[in-house]
Amino acid sequence: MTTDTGIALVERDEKGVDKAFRKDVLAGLGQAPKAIPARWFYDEEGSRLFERITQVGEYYPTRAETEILGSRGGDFAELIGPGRGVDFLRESAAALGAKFPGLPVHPVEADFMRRVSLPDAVAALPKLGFFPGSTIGNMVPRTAVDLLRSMRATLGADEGASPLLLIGMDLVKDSGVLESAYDDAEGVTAAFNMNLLTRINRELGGTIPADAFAHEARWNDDLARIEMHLVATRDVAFEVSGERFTMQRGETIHTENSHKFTPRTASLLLLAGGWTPLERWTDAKDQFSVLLARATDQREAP
Ligand code: AVI
Repeated sequence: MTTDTGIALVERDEKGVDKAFRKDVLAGLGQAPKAIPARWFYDEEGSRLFERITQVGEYYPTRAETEILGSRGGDFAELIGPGRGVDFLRESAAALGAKFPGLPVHPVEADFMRRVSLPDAVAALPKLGFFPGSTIGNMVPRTAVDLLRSMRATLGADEGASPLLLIGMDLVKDSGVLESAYDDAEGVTAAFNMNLLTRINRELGGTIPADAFAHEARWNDDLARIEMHLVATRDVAFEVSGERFTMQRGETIHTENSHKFTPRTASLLLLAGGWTPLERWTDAKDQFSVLLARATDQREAP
């Protein structure tokens, strides 16, 4: 596996601590309200728990998106046309290679928030970006727009080609359904959220008492997003990397946003990021959407 720059993506100090993780956690615990970026959920255990989340009954997005992708293959093929290079996720590269032996797979490990240099093998092909799972919803709109613009640059929009983007975007729905999807009865999502504390304690020499925190998923209607929090169930004091923090009972660490979209807000976000929606599909229950968009030509904007 290579990075696009050939440089290791994780920078560690002399004790092997991931510097960016420490910086984000210390800054996030030091601010009011406290917040830690959701990307730090995904250590080995967090990734494993996320896989389990995608299988719990209440978490509908994966099933709904899979239904759309499975049933609309003919539509995609017609709209996308032949001969486009596909931008694969690293984890699925080996599985895809095994399942489709005739399909060349070129995994690239890179920070997708920046422009990525794609392998020479796909340089001359028109590109199709595939960004499933409604991961775009984990970013606040400003960051989501930055990412959409950087995808445009990565896929070669400024070099005469006309890239396409196939993107999963979860839909606004009944708040009870949403809150259950992020607080399943089995407690898998709670374990996923709480695992962040375990990771901080292990990797950053933390002394956070896990029994002083509870998982909470709340729908923020003004901002159209599910928020995950770790709520202090009592007054608590702890250290992380030698720094001391205190929290009062009821205070929270905000750990994730998962924005949900309406057809119009989904379109507007894509347009703001330089993509013109061409087609939109939903599952039979209208829970989730998949959109196909084309890089907007600069000349289309007045
Ligand atoms: C990865 N991402 C799209 C998931 C979501 O639904 O926002 C992460 C997740 N968090 C809790 N459950 C699932």
